[in-house]
Amino acid sequence: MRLYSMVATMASMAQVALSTPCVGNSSGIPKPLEFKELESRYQANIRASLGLDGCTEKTIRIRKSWDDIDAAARADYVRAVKCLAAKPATVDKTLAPGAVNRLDDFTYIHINQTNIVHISGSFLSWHRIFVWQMEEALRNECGYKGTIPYWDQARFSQYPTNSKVFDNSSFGGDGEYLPNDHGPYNITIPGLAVNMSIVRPAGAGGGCVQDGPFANFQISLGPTDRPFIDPTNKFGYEPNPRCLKRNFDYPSSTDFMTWENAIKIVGASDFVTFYWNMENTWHVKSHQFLGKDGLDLFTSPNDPIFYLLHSQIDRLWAIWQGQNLEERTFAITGNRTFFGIPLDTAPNVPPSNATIEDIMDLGHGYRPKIKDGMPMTYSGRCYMYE
Ligand SMILES: [Cu+2]
Repeated sequence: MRLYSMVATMASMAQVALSTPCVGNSSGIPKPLEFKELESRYQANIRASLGLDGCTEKTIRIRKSWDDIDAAARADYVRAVKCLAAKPATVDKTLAPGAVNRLDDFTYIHINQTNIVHISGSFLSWHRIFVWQMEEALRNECGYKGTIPYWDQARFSQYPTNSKVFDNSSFGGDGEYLPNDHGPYNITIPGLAVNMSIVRPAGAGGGCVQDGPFANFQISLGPTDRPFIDPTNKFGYEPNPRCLKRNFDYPSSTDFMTWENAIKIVGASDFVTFYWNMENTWHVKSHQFLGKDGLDLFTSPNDPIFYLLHSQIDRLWAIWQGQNLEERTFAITGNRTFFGIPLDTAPNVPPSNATIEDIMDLGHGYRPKIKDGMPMTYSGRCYMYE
């Protein structure tokens, strides 16, 4: 099974440098013409489709690259994230005793749905709504006026830490280098009816984030990325206060998150090709670059970069859909569970093919259909990417 296939990464593991590559240009690798053309066509088609559900040129929210918003906007985003981290969790504590704050509410439902909304038919739709809900929480509960920016990995693929995402007024850089805890290591996935282990690559860090606003940032849920399933805290719902950790895996960025691959993904002529390139390269490698908490299959929203990472995943899907909104908005492929594997916790969820009429669970009783999470300018959302 090529599940989170680490073969390529294993092969290139020897190249993992312990030092941080930090040369290169701060504006990054220029966007190739081919990508620009695909992006422009998407933007033009979205603008031409406006008018439904009160979504107009005036009301549409614009999401931009973290590297293209100004310092004040970046600071306000960080402020709003910390504001949610200072508000008490609202999730039922019997479901997630470890949930402390409003960010944990999101991490909780992500844990709860992990084996249904990854490598499955609902992946893109579920995460589109999830990211939108975070944007709404930042705005409605913490006075944030902007949108969730995206992490434009391709622009910095060869020098990932040159992106402002990782500067010390944004999300900070790698975790402390731990000689004995940066991998490679095996993890076992809980909740599946089969025993499945995957290999995590050796990274360049492994310990607590050391700089920026999220140094000493406390998280509580998880981890689930462990060699063995812990029977007392199988999914990481119990309280486990600790620092936020990272373990940058440079080859995930330099070898995979290139403009060439971005063009291959958004330029795919069919949805199945688009989806698998997106999942197996872009999505997996993005998480793998972050490592540790941001790589944890269940609790990755613990790293606040998660939302920028998924804004980018959502953007690539948006650009693909936007080449032909009529034919592509509701395209779907995949099963109802992680790789179609039966779940030990949800025997009522059949691992068969997903359809857009399937009902998803986004927490707090919100149960939209897959098709409800597919449009960008109606059905509860109004936004586009620039
Ligand atoms: Cu996810």
